Amino acid sequence: MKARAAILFEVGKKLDLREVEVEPPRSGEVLIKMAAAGICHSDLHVMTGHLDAPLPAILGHEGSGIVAEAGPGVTSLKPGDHVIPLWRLSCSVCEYCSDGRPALCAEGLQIRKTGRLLDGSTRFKLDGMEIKHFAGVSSFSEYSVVPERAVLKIPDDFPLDRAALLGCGVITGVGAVFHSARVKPGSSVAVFGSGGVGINVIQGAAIAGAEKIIAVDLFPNKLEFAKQFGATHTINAKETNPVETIRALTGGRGVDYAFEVIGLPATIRQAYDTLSKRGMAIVVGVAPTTVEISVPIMTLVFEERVLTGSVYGSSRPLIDIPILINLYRAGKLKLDELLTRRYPFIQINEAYEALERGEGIRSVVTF
Ligand code: PAD
Ligand code: ZN
Repeated sequence: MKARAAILFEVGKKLDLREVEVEPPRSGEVLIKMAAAGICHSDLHVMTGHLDAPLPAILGHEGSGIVAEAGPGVTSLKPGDHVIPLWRLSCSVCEYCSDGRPALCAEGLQIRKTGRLLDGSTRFKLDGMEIKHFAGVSSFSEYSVVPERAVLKIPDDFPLDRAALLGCGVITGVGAVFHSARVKPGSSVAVFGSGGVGINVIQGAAIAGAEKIIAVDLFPNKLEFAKQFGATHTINAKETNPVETIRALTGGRGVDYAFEVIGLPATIRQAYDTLSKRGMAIVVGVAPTTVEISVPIMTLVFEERVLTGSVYGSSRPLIDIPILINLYRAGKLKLDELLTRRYPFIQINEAYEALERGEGIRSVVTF
């Protein structure tokens, strides 16, 4: 079948909207008719070359849709099911999946690295040329083929545009709080970067009962959003030194948890420098493979500080996204306010330009 898709041919180029050929799902795969796809910074990192991905590829790793066809052997999904494709599939048997860490699953990583599905081939072609899958999701296409094990069925009455956000931004941010840091009630939290993912760290910290939530960004509009999502204090890093201000706000002690949700060595170092003794810095932001960071050994050792990373919120999407759905329905998780813009699919490049300009929080393209 034919589908319109946004292809990245080369780093540094815009997404190209083309009509691709989508092959039917093979054994253990489903064809999804996309409803919405989220505009996450990670795809932009691929476009700018900050994140490696096999090209040409159909990008998009945040999305939602309806199953159009189930391949042979598929038992858990059927046509008509409303779903969220997951950007890391779980094999469910490897060391990491067994330990509740599916984001570290080797099979999921294989799809991410090769841009091909589990049998080593792609379901997308353009004039006979193979087009790669991105993270096994490729939500920037009207139709995409995804392994059954990387698909979560959601209730039919859940709004599909907001469901898309659960597939990356929300679970990554809230999961980093719940699973990577395990933020304790009454604790203090700093969040560097109040964008689509950072704002979810902020609302996760609020749900977890953090007493102080200090949001850092460069744009006043982001800091206003941060307050709406639970930040108790905001810092514009263009105007004041965030490390000094966070120390002052905590009586010199520093924060229990500092999240970096940008992907820059300078802000990772700032996050580390704001920690209290035994404080934990959690890096969510992504940077090019060659970029390194350094921290003083003395505070690492004698203050027992912790520096760690968080991928996909260290979460178990098949278990945790249904929990997020329930939190939304209980009025405890904000999704309506998170989705600040909807663009028609053909305006996907405009949506990315707006992200680069720092407009809104999270937007989706709809099909
Ligand atoms: P975004 O562009 O919506 O948000 C980034 C925010 O950082 C913006 O509000 C910026 O204004 C702000 N910012 C930029 N520079 C600075 C600075 N020097 N000081 C303070 N604030 C600054 O992006 P996003 O929220 O979609 O993604 C954020 C990062 O998270 C990005 O690197 C993305 O690739 C990464 C990500 N990681 C995972 C994961 O599993 N670890 C998943 C999804 C996204
Ligand atoms: Zn993402």
